[in-house]
Amino acid sequence: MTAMKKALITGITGQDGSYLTELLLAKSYRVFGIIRRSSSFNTGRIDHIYQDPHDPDPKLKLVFGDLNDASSLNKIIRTVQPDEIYHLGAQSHVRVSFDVPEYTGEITGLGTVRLLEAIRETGVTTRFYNASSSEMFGSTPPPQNEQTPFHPRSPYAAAKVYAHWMTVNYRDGYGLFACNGILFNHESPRRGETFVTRKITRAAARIKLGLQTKLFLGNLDARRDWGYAGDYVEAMWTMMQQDKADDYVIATGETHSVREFLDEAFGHLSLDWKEYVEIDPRYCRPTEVDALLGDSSKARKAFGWKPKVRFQDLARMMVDSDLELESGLLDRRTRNHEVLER
Ligand code: NAP
Ligand code: G4F
Repeated sequence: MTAMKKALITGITGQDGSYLTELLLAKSYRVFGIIRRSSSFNTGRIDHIYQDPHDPDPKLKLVFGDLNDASSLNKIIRTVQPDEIYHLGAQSHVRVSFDVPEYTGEITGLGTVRLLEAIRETGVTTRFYNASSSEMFGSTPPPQNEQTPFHPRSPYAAAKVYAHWMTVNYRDGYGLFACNGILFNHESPRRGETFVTRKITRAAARIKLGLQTKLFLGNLDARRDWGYAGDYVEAMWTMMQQDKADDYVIATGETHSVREFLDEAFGHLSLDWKEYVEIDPRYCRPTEVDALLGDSSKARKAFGWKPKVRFQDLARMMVDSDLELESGLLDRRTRNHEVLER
């Protein structure tokens, strides 16, 4: 009988970490996830698949660690001996990276090197996936593919370029099976509430329910290639199963402006966003990435990956989910109110 494969995930509590964990558990992996200590619960996205550590044989285990703490990473890799490592942990918010550039470099850039070094130092035989980003293309005009030069336009993007090239360097220099997935923006109902798509779908739902009257945004002209996170974690896993490690662009090949996303999300609820949206310069960036549009023909040719969920369905899926979530909140609030009144 072959032993179950073991995967270690950094960033398991994030959007992608949650979808990837579901995928790997469905493929009968044992999954180990690194979480950081927080004063409030940070496992909301994986609570539905959480397994009690007192179970005789849990397939999902969470361990404390931090990308800022090399000794914890070394210890976890030595103890778990993973077959595959998916490195998704990062300070991943571009706007915030202008406020905390040093911290972003520390976690998003150096955190990757700490993991790579931990693999080398422990001598564990494993495959490594690094979450590279289309943000690295910055001001280089679309369409962008694996040959397109990087021109990072934020501390986040510069940190990702460093992590990307260090991953290539460990592949070339030490023969590590290491892949960079250069993923374009991907969204879902689990997207963090401060990224633009989720900010919009949540606001549309709340406005429809009378819970909010305004939505403050920054640059509405920026264009992104938005896909669905569920499709993108399949690409991560598939590139890690190839005979040879390589770097791949993962994208839908369609680009839309923030304005177009507003049309789609508010339109789905028969609302006109122009009545509610105001521009607040605090959400603009000192340097912007104007247009992203990915060409993922290399991944398609190598392992047949293509996106299943398209722009309109993605926006509608997110709005429907937020409407359900916010309606639930509304119900709970009404119930609390009734309790208080009694
Ligand atoms: P996300 O939702 O922001 O999740 C980030 C994860 O990193 C969270 O689990 C977070 O933990 C963890 N983390 C942050 N700082 C950490 C630290 N110091 N030590 C350990 N863990 C830490 O991001 P995502 O959208 O899932 O993206 C996954 C990865 O892909 C990230 O590296 C991101 O930069 C990259 N990427 C994302 C996209 C996209 O469109 N989503 C596109 C290209 C690349 P907490 O939950 O405790 O905060
Ligand atoms: O949703 P965003 O914050 O995503 P951004 O900056 O493209 O970064 C995301 O995708 C990257 C892949 O290219 C990832 F690497 C990264 O980790 C992250 O997941 O902003 C999208 C666009 C930007 O042009 C921004 O200026 O929307 C514009 N925008 C306009 N108003 C806004 C807002 N963005 C945010 N977050 N909030 C606003 O109010």
